[in-house]
Amino acid sequence: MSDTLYENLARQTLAAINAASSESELEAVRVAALGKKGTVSALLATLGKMSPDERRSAGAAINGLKDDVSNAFESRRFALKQAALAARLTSETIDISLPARDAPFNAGRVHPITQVMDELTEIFADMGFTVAEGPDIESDDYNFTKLNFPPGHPAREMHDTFFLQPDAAGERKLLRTHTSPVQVRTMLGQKPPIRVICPGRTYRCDSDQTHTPMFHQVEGLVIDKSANMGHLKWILEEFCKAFFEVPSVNMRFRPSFFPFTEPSMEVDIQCRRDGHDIRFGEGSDWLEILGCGMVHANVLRNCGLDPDEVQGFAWGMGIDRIAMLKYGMADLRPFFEADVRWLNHYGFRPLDFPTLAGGLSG
Ligand code: 2U9
Repeated sequence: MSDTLYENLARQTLAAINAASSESELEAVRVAALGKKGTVSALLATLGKMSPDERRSAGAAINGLKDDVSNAFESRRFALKQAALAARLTSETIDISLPARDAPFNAGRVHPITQVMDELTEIFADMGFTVAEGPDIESDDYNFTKLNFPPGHPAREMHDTFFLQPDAAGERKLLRTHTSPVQVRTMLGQKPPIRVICPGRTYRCDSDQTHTPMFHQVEGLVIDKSANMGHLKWILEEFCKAFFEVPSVNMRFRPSFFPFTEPSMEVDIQCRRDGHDIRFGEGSDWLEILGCGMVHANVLRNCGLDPDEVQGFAWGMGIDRIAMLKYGMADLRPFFEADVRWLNHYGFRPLDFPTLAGGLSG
């Protein structure tokens, strides 16, 4: 092969190297020239068949060509890398004069139900209560029978229960209709004295402006040798004052009926209604906020306690309802719609934890 042919190959290859506009295009040119089956490699392979004289002169020329091409690749690769970096730096420029975006922990909001659960927990923890939790899927026994709902009793129907398909053993589980089975589990698992609150999700087949199929309750239970209605009344009064953040409240206890308490009462709190506004601790209106009573002797027995040894009281209220009352929300349904505008309006700042010393509602 003549020097002119080497020069032509060198010129063509160098032109292709300079024309490559990306690192991948350049790599394709490199393989075509210097790869195993490349044009320059093919030239090098011809050296073996040449006479020693031919090889001496052609060898120098071909190796010179190979060095030139290799150097050209390296400098082109470096130039392309630099150009890609410059393009990236230009496209990723940050305008530091723009306003800073909120950090995620600042932009998010605590749901009013979570906030109210935290407030309740803080208030009752201050009175010596611990929080107990249990499963949402319960047995008929823990949700009804142990709580003194006799089989076939109409109160079972009044709970609008969601039943699951019977399991292999024929047992029909259900979605708990109240958090009371958590107290049943607590009584079966702990020795008195017991002081617990049980906040959590509950389920009933009901849906309108003030009812949703899933809602939240908090119930409380005290069991010891001398727990009585005076203690119950004091606890509920202290709770209402702390929760509604007022210096005093008037409460009205009306007789009622629940299978699991005897006697049973419904409790109203004094308020003043002003259009859609409600103020507690003043006015001449009454608003029902909870139910309560002394734990029925049958319930104590069903949960392994002796009514001649211990006694207790319990109460229950709707968390969603007291959240609506405290924070002025008329409709329950948006609680569960995950509308960011509603959450931004009614939600709470994540780092403002409710404390009795620092303020419950931030
Ligand atoms: C045990 C013993 C007694 C819990 C109680 C109420 C009264 C009550 C309702 C209020 C509004 C639920 O959200 S609501 O519909 N609850 O009125 N709950 S006493 O009594 C118990 C619980 C467990 C072992």
